[in-house]
Amino acid sequence: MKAELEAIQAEALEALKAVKSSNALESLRIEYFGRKGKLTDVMKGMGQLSNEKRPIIGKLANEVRTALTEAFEAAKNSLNNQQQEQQLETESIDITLPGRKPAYGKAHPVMQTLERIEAIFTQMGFQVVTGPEVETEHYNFDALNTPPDHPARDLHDTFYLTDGHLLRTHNSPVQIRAMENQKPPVRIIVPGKAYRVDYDVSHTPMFHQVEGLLVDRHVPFSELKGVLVSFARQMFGDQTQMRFRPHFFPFTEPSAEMDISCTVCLGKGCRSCGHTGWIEILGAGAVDPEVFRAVNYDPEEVTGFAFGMGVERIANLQFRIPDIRTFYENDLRFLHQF
Ligand code: 2U9
Repeated sequence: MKAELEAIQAEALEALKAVKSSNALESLRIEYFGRKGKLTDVMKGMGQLSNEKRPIIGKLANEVRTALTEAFEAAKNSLNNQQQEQQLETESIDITLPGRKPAYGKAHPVMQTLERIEAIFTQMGFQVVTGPEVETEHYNFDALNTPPDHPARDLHDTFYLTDGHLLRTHNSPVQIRAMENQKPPVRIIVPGKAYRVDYDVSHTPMFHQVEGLLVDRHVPFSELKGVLVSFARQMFGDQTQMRFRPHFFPFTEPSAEMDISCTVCLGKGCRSCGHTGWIEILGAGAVDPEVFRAVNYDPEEVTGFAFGMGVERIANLQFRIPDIRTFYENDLRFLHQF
């Protein structure tokens, strides 16, 4: 057995000299140290030795194992070094090459428009207020004088959740909450997301709105007009023409829609404006007394006005996008143009 151990050691050391790769080294390690390896076999056979021979052979076997373990370790280190040297030789780094440009992100076009709208109104003294997107029927409809049989409440128009909750269909509930939390005067705008069951060239199920509310003693309708005219001039330019048409909303009385002269044909008539020369940009009106009663404001004491606009629609006009759905397809080639 002594001769056998010495032969194993000599053979293994010789084989190690020929090893050129980590794979070959690993195979060799298994050949000697593996579960059925040559050295393992000998170690296993020691049980059969006589009591006198066992300590002598045992000592030798341990010496052989230690020597081989060290030799394998050395071979491994030398292979690693060789590999590293080779890598350094072949992979030279050219430090004179120009660096890679980091890809800069920027605000989404809808956000750029939203921020512009916000800036115009905050400069006029409006405070920015936000609120929950998951709402109750009370805040989204009841408090806004919207009757139980109103079509906006239809399953086909509103995303209903469980437990009487829904996704707000406009930002108006935030204004109800604001009035509940503060006494007049109120001068706020509410930017944020709203949700409706709708999908075509001018509608996406999630869209953005900026709504505004001004409440005080004796606010004349002319003040509403003044604020909106000033907004449109700043947003679309001083040459912009405007007109107000009577309209109906449950939460305002009287109500109006505001048109601006078409940004494409400047009012002459083209496909963008349906050959009318006008484009609708927002709705507005004097806050309905029923809405004031819902928040315990006295309609005999205060008056106010409100307005609402879809941000995608304004972005559409600003950037001349024919289909607003392209805003949400997340094609960076499209988004980087703005
Ligand atoms: C309170 C009282 C009144 C907000 C208003 C509109 C008119 C309006 C639409 C514009 C395009 C929604 O995104 S859109 O489809 N909005 O026309 N919104 S008045 O009136 C309010 C809000 C809150 C307490």
